[in-house]
Amino acid sequence: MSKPKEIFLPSLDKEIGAIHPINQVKFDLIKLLTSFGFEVAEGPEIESEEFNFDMLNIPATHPAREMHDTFYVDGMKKVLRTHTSPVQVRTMLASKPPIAVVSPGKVYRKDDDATHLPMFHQIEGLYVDENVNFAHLKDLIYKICHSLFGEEAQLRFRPSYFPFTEPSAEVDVLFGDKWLEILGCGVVNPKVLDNCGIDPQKYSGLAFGLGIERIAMLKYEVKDIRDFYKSNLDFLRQFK
Ligand code: 2NL
Repeated sequence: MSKPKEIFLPSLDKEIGAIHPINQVKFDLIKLLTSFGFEVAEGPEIESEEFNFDMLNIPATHPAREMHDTFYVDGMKKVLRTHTSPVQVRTMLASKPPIAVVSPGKVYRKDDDATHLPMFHQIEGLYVDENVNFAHLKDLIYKICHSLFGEEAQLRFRPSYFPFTEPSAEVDVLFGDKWLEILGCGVVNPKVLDNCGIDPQKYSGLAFGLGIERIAMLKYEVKDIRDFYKSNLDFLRQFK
Protein backbone atom coordinates (compact mmCIF):
# COMPACT_ATOMS: atom_id res chain seq x y z
CA MET A 1 0.00 0.00 0.00
CA SER A 2 1.34 3.48 -0.93
CA LYS A 3 1.89 6.24 1.58
CA PRO A 4 -1.18 8.41 2.15
CA LYS A 5 -1.02 11.81 0.38
CA GLU A 6 0.03 14.76 2.47
CA ILE A 7 -2.83 17.10 3.17
CA PHE A 8 -2.31 20.88 3.31
CA LEU A 9 -4.54 23.67 4.56
CA PRO A 10 -4.83 26.60 2.19
CA SER A 11 -2.63 29.57 3.10
CA LEU A 12 -4.43 32.11 5.27
CA ASP A 13 -2.98 35.19 3.55
CA LYS A 14 -3.88 34.16 0.01
CA GLU A 15 -5.02 37.29 -1.82
CA ILE A 16 -7.87 36.94 -4.28
CA GLY A 17 -7.76 39.31 -7.22
CA ALA A 18 -10.54 41.50 -8.57
CA ILE A 19 -12.08 42.00 -11.98
CA HIS A 20 -10.48 44.98 -13.72
CA PRO A 21 -12.92 47.94 -13.88
CA ILE A 22 -12.78 47.98 -17.70
CA ASN A 23 -13.75 44.29 -17.83
CA GLN A 24 -16.43 44.89 -15.18
CA VAL A 25 -18.17 47.54 -17.30
CA LYS A 26 -17.72 45.38 -20.41
CA PHE A 27 -19.19 42.28 -18.69
CA ASP A 28 -22.13 44.31 -17.26
CA LEU A 29 -23.02 45.62 -20.72
CA ILE A 30 -22.68 42.20 -22.35
CA LYS A 31 -24.90 40.69 -19.66
CA LEU A 32 -27.60 43.31 -20.25
CA LEU A 33 -27.49 43.18 -24.05
CA THR A 34 -27.40 39.37 -24.29
CA SER A 35 -30.47 39.37 -21.99
CA PHE A 36 -32.21 41.36 -24.77
CA GLY A 37 -31.18 38.75 -27.36
CA PHE A 38 -28.00 40.32 -28.74
CA GLU A 39 -25.17 37.95 -29.65
CA VAL A 40 -21.51 38.74 -28.97
CA ALA A 41 -19.21 38.96 -32.01
CA GLU A 42 -15.49 39.59 -32.21
CA GLY A 43 -13.15 40.32 -35.10
CA PRO A 44 -9.54 41.19 -36.00
CA GLU A 45 -7.81 44.26 -34.55
CA ILE A 46 -5.85 44.71 -37.80
CA GLU A 47 -8.45 45.60 -40.42
CA SER A 48 -8.63 46.59 -44.07
CA GLU A 49 -9.39 50.23 -44.83
CA GLU A 50 -12.40 48.89 -46.70
CA PHE A 51 -14.04 47.34 -43.61
CA ASN A 52 -12.89 50.01 -41.16
CA PHE A 53 -13.88 53.00 -43.35
CA ASP A 54 -15.32 52.50 -46.86
CA MET A 55 -18.15 50.11 -45.97
CA LEU A 56 -19.20 52.51 -43.22
CA ASN A 57 -19.58 55.41 -45.64
CA ILE A 58 -16.44 57.13 -44.31
CA PRO A 59 -14.96 58.71 -47.47
CA ALA A 60 -11.24 58.64 -48.37
CA THR A 61 -11.10 62.39 -47.61
CA HIS A 62 -12.52 62.05 -44.07
CA PRO A 63 -10.17 63.54 -41.40
CA ALA A 64 -10.37 60.34 -39.28
CA ARG A 65 -8.47 58.58 -42.09
CA GLU A 66 -5.42 60.87 -41.77
CA MET A 67 -2.06 59.40 -40.76
CA HIS A 68 -2.09 61.48 -37.57
CA ASP A 69 -5.40 59.95 -36.39
CA THR A 70 -5.15 56.32 -37.52
CA PHE A 71 -2.35 53.74 -37.16
CA TYR A 72 -1.50 52.36 -40.60
CA VAL A 73 0.30 49.01 -40.79
CA ASP A 74 1.45 46.47 -43.38
CA GLY A 75 2.91 49.09 -45.73
CA MET A 76 -0.20 51.30 -45.43
CA LYS A 77 -2.55 48.58 -46.70
CA LYS A 78 -4.17 47.95 -43.30
CA VAL A 79 -5.13 49.86 -40.17
CA LEU A 80 -5.45 49.14 -36.47
CA ARG A 81 -9.24 49.32 -36.26
CA THR A 82 -10.42 52.72 -35.00
CA HIS A 83 -13.79 51.33 -33.84
CA THR A 84 -15.43 47.91 -33.57
CA SER A 85 -17.88 48.69 -36.41
CA PRO A 86 -16.00 46.44 -38.90
CA VAL A 87 -17.11 43.50 -36.73
CA GLN A 88 -20.75 44.41 -37.45
CA VAL A 89 -19.91 44.88 -41.13
CA ARG A 90 -18.51 41.34 -41.17
CA THR A 91 -21.62 40.05 -39.36
CA MET A 92 -23.96 41.71 -41.90
CA LEU A 93 -21.96 40.32 -44.83
CA ALA A 94 -22.06 36.82 -43.33
CA SER A 95 -25.73 36.61 -42.29
CA LYS A 96 -29.29 37.76 -43.00
CA PRO A 97 -31.60 39.89 -40.83
CA PRO A 98 -32.82 39.77 -38.15
CA ILE A 99 -29.36 40.61 -36.81
CA ALA A 100 -28.74 41.66 -33.21
CA VAL A 101 -25.05 41.80 -32.45
CA VAL A 102 -22.83 43.42 -29.86
CA SER A 103 -19.09 43.79 -30.44
CA PRO A 104 -16.76 44.53 -27.53
CA GLY A 105 -13.04 44.96 -28.01
CA LYS A 106 -9.85 46.99 -28.29
CA VAL A 107 -9.65 49.89 -30.73
CA TYR A 108 -6.77 52.23 -31.63
CA ARG A 109 -6.48 55.95 -32.32
CA LYS A 110 -3.51 58.34 -32.28
CA ASP A 111 -4.52 60.10 -29.08
CA ASP A 112 -2.63 60.33 -25.78
CA ASP A 113 -3.59 62.48 -22.78
CA ALA A 114 -5.43 62.31 -19.40
CA THR A 115 -8.74 61.35 -21.07
CA HIS A 116 -7.50 59.55 -24.25
CA LEU A 117 -5.18 56.62 -24.90
CA PRO A 118 -3.90 55.17 -28.20
CA MET A 119 -5.62 51.87 -27.21
CA PHE A 120 -9.04 51.81 -25.59
CA HIS A 121 -12.13 49.60 -25.48
CA GLN A 122 -15.39 50.05 -27.26
CA ILE A 123 -18.72 48.28 -27.30
CA GLU A 124 -21.00 48.73 -30.26
CA GLY A 125 -24.44 47.29 -30.84
CA LEU A 126 -26.33 46.77 -34.08
CA TYR A 127 -29.92 45.63 -34.62
CA VAL A 128 -31.23 45.14 -38.17
CA ASP A 129 -34.74 43.93 -38.93
CA GLU A 130 -37.93 45.03 -40.69
CA ASN A 131 -39.38 48.34 -39.39
CA VAL A 132 -36.65 49.20 -36.88
CA ASN A 133 -36.93 52.92 -36.05
CA PHE A 134 -35.62 55.69 -33.81
CA ALA A 135 -38.18 54.88 -31.08
CA HIS A 136 -36.64 51.41 -30.70
CA LEU A 137 -33.20 53.02 -30.53
CA LYS A 138 -34.33 55.47 -27.85
CA ASP A 139 -35.88 52.71 -25.74
CA LEU A 140 -32.72 50.60 -25.95
CA ILE A 141 -30.46 53.55 -25.09
CA TYR A 142 -32.63 54.43 -22.07
CA LYS A 143 -32.35 50.84 -20.82
CA ILE A 144 -28.57 50.82 -21.30
CA CYS A 145 -28.02 54.17 -19.57
CA HIS A 146 -30.35 53.38 -16.67
CA SER A 147 -28.61 50.06 -16.16
CA LEU A 148 -25.19 51.82 -16.13
CA PHE A 149 -26.03 54.90 -14.06
CA GLY A 150 -29.23 54.00 -12.16
CA GLU A 151 -32.96 54.27 -12.90
CA GLU A 152 -33.00 57.92 -11.78
CA ALA A 153 -30.35 59.06 -14.31
CA GLN A 154 -31.41 62.06 -16.43
CA LEU A 155 -30.71 61.66 -20.18
CA ARG A 156 -30.47 64.06 -23.08
CA PHE A 157 -30.40 63.18 -26.80
CA ARG A 158 -28.49 65.76 -28.89
CA PRO A 159 -28.62 65.72 -32.71
CA SER A 160 -25.20 64.77 -34.10
CA TYR A 161 -23.52 63.46 -37.22
CA PHE A 162 -21.87 60.13 -38.06
CA PRO A 163 -21.33 58.99 -41.67
CA PHE A 164 -22.74 55.52 -40.80
CA THR A 165 -26.04 56.63 -39.19
CA GLU A 166 -28.82 59.00 -40.25
CA PRO A 167 -30.28 60.49 -38.14
CA SER A 168 -27.56 60.43 -35.47
CA ALA A 169 -27.52 61.46 -31.83
CA GLU A 170 -25.15 61.81 -28.92
CA VAL A 171 -26.48 61.00 -25.49
CA ASP A 172 -25.57 62.92 -22.33
CA VAL A 173 -26.17 61.97 -18.70
CA LEU A 174 -26.62 64.60 -15.97
CA PHE A 175 -23.90 64.42 -13.28
CA GLY A 176 -24.56 67.13 -10.66
CA ASP A 177 -25.09 70.25 -12.80
CA LYS A 178 -23.10 68.97 -15.82
CA TRP A 179 -24.31 67.05 -18.90
CA LEU A 180 -21.56 64.57 -19.89
CA GLU A 181 -21.52 62.73 -23.20
CA ILE A 182 -21.57 58.97 -22.83
CA LEU A 183 -22.39 57.47 -26.22
CA GLY A 184 -23.21 57.99 -29.88
CA CYS A 185 -26.03 56.30 -31.77
CA GLY A 186 -28.39 56.50 -34.71
CA VAL A 187 -30.49 54.80 -37.36
CA VAL A 188 -28.16 52.88 -39.68
CA ASN A 189 -27.46 54.78 -42.91
CA PRO A 190 -29.19 52.86 -45.76
CA LYS A 191 -25.93 53.17 -47.76
CA VAL A 192 -24.17 51.08 -45.08
CA LEU A 193 -26.88 48.36 -45.24
CA ASP A 194 -26.57 48.36 -49.04
CA ASN A 195 -22.74 48.12 -48.85
CA CYS A 196 -23.17 45.08 -46.58
CA GLY A 197 -25.59 43.24 -48.89
CA ILE A 198 -28.79 44.08 -46.97
CA ASP A 199 -31.76 45.56 -48.88
CA PRO A 200 -32.43 49.00 -47.35
CA GLN A 201 -35.94 49.01 -48.89
CA LYS A 202 -36.84 45.99 -46.80
CA TYR A 203 -34.74 46.44 -43.66
CA SER A 204 -33.64 49.19 -41.31
CA GLY A 205 -31.36 49.21 -38.32
CA LEU A 206 -30.23 50.95 -35.17
CA ALA A 207 -26.68 51.20 -33.86
CA PHE A 208 -24.76 52.67 -30.96
CA GLY A 209 -21.17 52.87 -29.82
CA LEU A 210 -19.56 53.75 -26.54
CA GLY A 211 -16.08 53.97 -25.07
CA ILE A 212 -15.74 51.65 -22.07
CA GLU A 213 -12.94 53.65 -20.38
CA ARG A 214 -15.10 56.78 -20.53
CA ILE A 215 -18.02 55.00 -18.84
CA ALA A 216 -15.72 53.47 -16.21
CA MET A 217 -14.15 56.90 -15.50
CA LEU A 218 -17.61 58.42 -14.86
CA LYS A 219 -18.94 55.45 -12.91
CA TYR A 220 -15.90 55.02 -10.64
CA GLU A 221 -14.77 58.68 -10.61
CA VAL A 222 -11.38 57.94 -12.18
CA LYS A 223 -9.81 61.25 -13.20
CA ASP A 224 -6.89 59.97 -15.34
CA ILE A 225 -7.50 57.24 -17.96
CA ARG A 226 -3.84 56.15 -17.65
CA ASP A 227 -4.59 54.83 -14.12
CA PHE A 228 -6.42 51.85 -15.70
CA TYR A 229 -3.18 50.57 -17.26
CA LYS A 230 -0.46 51.29 -14.67
CA SER A 231 -0.94 48.00 -12.76
CA ASN A 232 -0.80 50.01 -9.53
CA LEU A 233 -2.22 47.66 -6.88
CA ASP A 234 -3.45 50.52 -4.65
CA PHE A 235 -5.60 51.66 -7.58
CA LEU A 236 -6.78 48.17 -8.58
CA ARG A 237 -7.64 47.05 -5.01
CA GLN A 238 -10.31 49.77 -4.86
CA PHE A 239 -12.45 47.67 -7.21
CA LYS A 240 -12.56 44.56 -4.99
C1 2NL B 1 -19.38 56.93 -30.71
C2 2NL B 1 -20.33 56.64 -31.77
C3 2NL B 1 -21.41 54.94 -32.97
C4 2NL B 1 -22.19 53.32 -34.52
C5 2NL B 1 -21.26 53.73 -33.60
C6 2NL B 1 -22.47 51.67 -36.35
C7 2NL B 1 -22.01 50.48 -36.88
C8 2NL B 1 -22.52 50.06 -38.07
C9 2NL B 1 -23.47 50.76 -38.73
C10 2NL B 1 -23.91 51.94 -38.16
CL1 2NL B 1 -21.92 48.62 -38.75
N1 2NL B 1 -23.40 52.38 -37.00
N2 2NL B 1 -21.98 52.10 -35.17
C11 2NL B 1 -23.30 54.12 -34.77
C12 2NL B 1 -23.43 55.34 -34.14
C13 2NL B 1 -22.48 55.75 -33.22
O1 2NL B 1 -20.43 55.29 -32.07
O2 2NL B 1 -19.28 58.05 -30.29
N3 2NL B 1 -18.68 55.94 -30.23
C14 2NL B 1 -17.73 56.09 -29.18
